[in-house]
Amino acid sequence: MRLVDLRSDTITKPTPAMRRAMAEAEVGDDVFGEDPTVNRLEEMAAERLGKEAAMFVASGTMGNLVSLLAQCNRGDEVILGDMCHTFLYEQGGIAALGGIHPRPIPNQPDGTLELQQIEMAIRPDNVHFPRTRLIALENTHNRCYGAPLTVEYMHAVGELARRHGLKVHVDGARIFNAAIALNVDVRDLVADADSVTFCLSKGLAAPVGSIVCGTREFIAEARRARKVVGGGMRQAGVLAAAGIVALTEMVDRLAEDHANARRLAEGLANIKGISIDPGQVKTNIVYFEVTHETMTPQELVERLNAEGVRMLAIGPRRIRAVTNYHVSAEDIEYALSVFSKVLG
Ligand code: TLP
Repeated sequence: MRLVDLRSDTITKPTPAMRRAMAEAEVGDDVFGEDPTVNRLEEMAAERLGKEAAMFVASGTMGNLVSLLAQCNRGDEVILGDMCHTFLYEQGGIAALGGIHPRPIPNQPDGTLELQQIEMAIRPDNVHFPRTRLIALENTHNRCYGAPLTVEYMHAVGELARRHGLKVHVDGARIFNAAIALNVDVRDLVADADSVTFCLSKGLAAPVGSIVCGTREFIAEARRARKVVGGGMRQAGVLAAAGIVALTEMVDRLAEDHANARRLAEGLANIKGISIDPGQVKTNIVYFEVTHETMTPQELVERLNAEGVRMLAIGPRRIRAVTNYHVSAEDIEYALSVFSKVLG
C-alpha cells in the first residue's frame, strides 16, 4: 500500500548523501570545542543567517529554551504569542526551568503579534511587576497556517524592541520555509533578532538537531545554558555532518513542499465535508476544518490512515497536514483520491 505521511515534516529521514556524510564524519569532543564537523556546521549556519556565531543543539525545544535562559534572568517576562510553540508545546520549560514568566498576547491569523498590543504589554518600572526582557516571534508560524512573517514586520518588531531596550528571539524552526515563500534572503528576516533557533530536522530532513545563532557573547551564554540542561554532546559530528548536507542541499527544494501544500489545499477545497481557504497556505503547513455531518476529525484521520494517508487531528474540528521531502505531487493526488473515497 502507498504511504503518504503528512503528520509532520519532522518525520523526514536522512537522505543517502546525509548517511554517507555521517559515516565519514571527522569527529572530536565537542564539549572541548574539538569536533571539526560541529565547528564547520556552526560556522556555516552563522554565516548563512548573518550572525556572529552559532551553536548546534539537540532540538528546536532545546534551542528556544537555551536562548531564553541565556537572555533572561529569573522573574523576567517574555512577550510571546498565545499560539506559539514555546507557549503551547514546550512544557512551559522557560518557566519550569528558567523562572521566566510568559506574557502571551493573541497571535493574529497571519502569525503576527499586533505592534500596539506588544507595546501595551511592556511593563513599566514598578515594584509590583516582573521586568519585560524579551519579545519572542515564530517564523513561519506553525499554528497560524504556517504563515511566513515578512521582513517588514520583523523590522518593525525589532525597532519597537530597541526603542524599549528589549531583546528579540525568533523561533525560526522553519525560517528557510519563510525565506523561500517570501523570496527573500534569510539574513534579512532575522536581521533584527538577537537570537534565532532554526531546525535541521524538519523540512531540511536531517535526523537530529537545531541551531541557535546570535552574537558571540550570546552564544557563550547559550553554551553554558545548553550544558546545564544536559545538552553538551561529545562526538556530535556524526549528527552535524547531516546538518551540513541539510543546509547545502535541502533548502531550495522546500519550494516543492510549498507547491504540494498548495495543491493539497486546492484539492481539499473541492471536497464536500471539508472547509479550507487555499489562499491561506503559503508554506508547507495545511490546516482544514472538518464540516462533515457525522465524521469527526479523529474518525476521518483513522479512515485516511487505513488507506495509507497520515495526518494529525488537532482539536475538535481541525486536521493538520504538513508536506515534506518524502511526499511527491503524485502522493498528493493519491491523498486527494482517498479523501474523495472516504468522504464521498
Ligand atoms: N513542532 C512539531 C510538534 O512539536 C508540534 C511539529 O510537528 O510541528 N518550534 C516550532 C515552530 C515547531 O513547530 C517545533 C516542532 C519546535 C519549535 C520544536 O522542535 P523539536 O521538535 O525539534 O523540539
